[in-house]
Amino acid sequence: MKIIYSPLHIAHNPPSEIYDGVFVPYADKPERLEAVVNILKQKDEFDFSEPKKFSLSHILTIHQRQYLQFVKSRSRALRRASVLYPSYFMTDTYAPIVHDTYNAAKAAVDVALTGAQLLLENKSFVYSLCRPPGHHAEHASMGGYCYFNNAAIAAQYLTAHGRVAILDIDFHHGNGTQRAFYERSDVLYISIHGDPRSTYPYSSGFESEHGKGAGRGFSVNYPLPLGTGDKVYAHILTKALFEIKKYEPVFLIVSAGFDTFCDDPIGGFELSESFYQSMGKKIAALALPTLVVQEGGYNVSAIGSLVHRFLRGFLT
Ligand code: OKP
Ligand code: ZN
Repeated sequence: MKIIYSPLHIAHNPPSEIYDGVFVPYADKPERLEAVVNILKQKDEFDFSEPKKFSLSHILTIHQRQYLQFVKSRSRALRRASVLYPSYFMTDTYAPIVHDTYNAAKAAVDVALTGAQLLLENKSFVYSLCRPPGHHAEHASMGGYCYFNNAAIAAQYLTAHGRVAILDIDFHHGNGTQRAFYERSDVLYISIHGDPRSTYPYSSGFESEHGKGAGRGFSVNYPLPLGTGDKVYAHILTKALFEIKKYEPVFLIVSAGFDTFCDDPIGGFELSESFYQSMGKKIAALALPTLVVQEGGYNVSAIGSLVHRFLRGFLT
């Protein structure tokens, strides 16, 4: 099984985020991804590659040029110990810029695009270990640990070769991904997430959001209450997979977050460790060329095992 990974994410390491007006430790720590890498490297079935470098034109299919330039120039201009919370291009206080933010965010896009390109070369399954994550990043804004929308950029790249379905199973609604394709029918966006009335990003992910114009019916949201466990989640996942099947996509992108785990410090669901394998298995049963893009998952001591179980579901 192909895993795409770049060590450039490690230097993107903001010390803190601002939560309810107070500086708290940054949840998107480099250790998250390193924990996943350490577990997968111990097994023979995973074949690691570094990403190829893609041109910035791919980022510009989803993001505004001024925004891209802003992330790039402001990252580079910072001294190594400095942290920037700009008062524009930013939707919340959970995506500060540090010196290596641009390099890491660009590498994460390359990780996703390299995976997408492998699908075009007839690989049936690729796991792109992206960090920083991407699904909250919009056309001209960063937020929720996200700068460039890795999954949306990869989806856009694949649309030249057929319809794409995106299944977002991170605990948080992927507002950026939904927004990017909200008025289009060539990408189906389906998300299962914590009810936005009580959960970040608060302003999107409601059941009433279906898409607009040509995109009507091609955004599907399943907000679930805090405390949702394996049984209810499995039932909703089956519904979501049925919607994907009906859509008959050529490719599937999974925005995979592991913050749905019962012991996640940020997420509010109660999924058990063993559930992740059945999740992988159910998704694999669609038998579509599938790119999995890493999003959240903040329990550093659990995430390696959660990802490994999820991938085992695809291997069996
Ligand atoms: C990013 B992804 C607690 C507040 C954190 C921001 C959540 C961003 C989630 N310190 N709120 O979707 O996993
Ligand atoms: Zn999340």
